Amino acid sequence: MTELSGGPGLPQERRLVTAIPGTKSQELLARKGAAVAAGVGSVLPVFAARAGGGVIEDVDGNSLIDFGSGIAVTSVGSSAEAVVRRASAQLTDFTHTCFMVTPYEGYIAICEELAELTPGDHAKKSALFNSGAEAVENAVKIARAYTKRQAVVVFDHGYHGRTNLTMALTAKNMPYKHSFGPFAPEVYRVPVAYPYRWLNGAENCADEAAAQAIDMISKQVGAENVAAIVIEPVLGEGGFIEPAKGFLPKIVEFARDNGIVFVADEIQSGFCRTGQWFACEDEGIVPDLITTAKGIAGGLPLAAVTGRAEIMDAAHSGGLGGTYGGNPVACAAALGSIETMRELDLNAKAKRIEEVMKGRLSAMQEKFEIIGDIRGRGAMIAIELVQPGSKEPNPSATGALAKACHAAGLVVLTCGTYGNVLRFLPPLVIGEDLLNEGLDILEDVFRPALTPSTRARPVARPAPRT
Ligand code: PLZ
Repeated sequence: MTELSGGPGLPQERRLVTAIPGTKSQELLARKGAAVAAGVGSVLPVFAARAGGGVIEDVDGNSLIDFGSGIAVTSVGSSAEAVVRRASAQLTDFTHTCFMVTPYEGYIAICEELAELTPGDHAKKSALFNSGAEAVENAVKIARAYTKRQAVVVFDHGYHGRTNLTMALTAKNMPYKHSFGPFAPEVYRVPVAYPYRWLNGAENCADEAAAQAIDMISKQVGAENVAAIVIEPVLGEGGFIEPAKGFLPKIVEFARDNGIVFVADEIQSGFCRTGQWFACEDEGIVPDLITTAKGIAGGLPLAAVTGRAEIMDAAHSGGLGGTYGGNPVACAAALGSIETMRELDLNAKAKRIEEVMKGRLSAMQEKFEIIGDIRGRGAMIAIELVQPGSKEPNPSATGALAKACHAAGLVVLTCGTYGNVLRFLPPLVIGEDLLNEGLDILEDVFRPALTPSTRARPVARPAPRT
């Protein structure tokens, strides 16, 4: 794999010329503290100046290896040639007219692409929005209009956004929901097949979790009251959980049998991230509706709901929209992003990233007992960190390791309901040398983390609920 895209003149290298953060970043941090609301956090204390390919260059001239892609957004890199070219041309022509006032072709072209790329060969339509949360909210609106039912079923460890309805759909309290209630009604949460933490063992996980979920829906909600079942085919913020094989098909079958709209939230997992256009293809699942955002537009804000034409058409004329939804510059960028994915075969790149990462991480797991689980697909890979000798979550080591990576010039993110998952989401265009250098850094930071204090004997507490 060679460096495929990096913006003009941006060397594809890690380079540390100051401590992290450098003085310019420190100055900006002080201004951030004074001007930006405290609720808006940042993972790293460095401010970006340029980014592209597999690196982010900061205002002090440091160049960091990017294993974050701005949370799975810049799959094609942060300055992909086709994205920059098409978005720039669109900026010159017009920035906005509002699709609800005088429409334009780019919006339609993206809806056509979505119909072609998403699973299933049935008639499909799309509607475009600004953010992932907005797409999920609209998928629920559409499913309710179509079914004339109200209830929405979501899963343990699920994440769907920060707006009022999507906070209700999101599982984790802190930081997403705490102090922000009351939440939207008619939302019901059921178990998901989380193999690593299934009490009866991974081999029983798919069947038991599906049976429990279906039983809860049937007995506590009533299948006939459910408008939509919403699930991430690979759960992102909740810890890169791949539901045990067989679980998703059972849930889909239950939805079909009961006239429930099955919604795949592919906002994080979609657009080549897992080595397929969409993660639900892995088990041959054809969702009724699919929500996308993040990777679709190479960094510009764009989101979509795509699905069966008869469901998408259930909302009355004028019932869906928004001032900026499907902004022309974002649509142009998305066309550039999709063009890049096709031309560079980024599904193949994602699969190669998985091969390299899993190989290296498996070798590390042999040496470092705190790596409890390695999972994920494509360039959506994570390790779950535990107290050695147990499955007790180890969020403090996770945070310390992430910070040590940052200081060494590697951008990594954490996630997981227990805050004990390190996740790796490199741009799919990252060079293999940078990928390996990032993994070298990871390996280096594990060594000091394994001092006797962090290897403390496991605390005898029951495993968390799955
Ligand atoms: N659905 C599956 O992953 C966004 C959120 C980070 P928006 N995930 C990153 C944070 O702390 O806010 C996400 C997702 C899935 C929906 C969303 C929401 O997408 O574009 O952030 O609204």
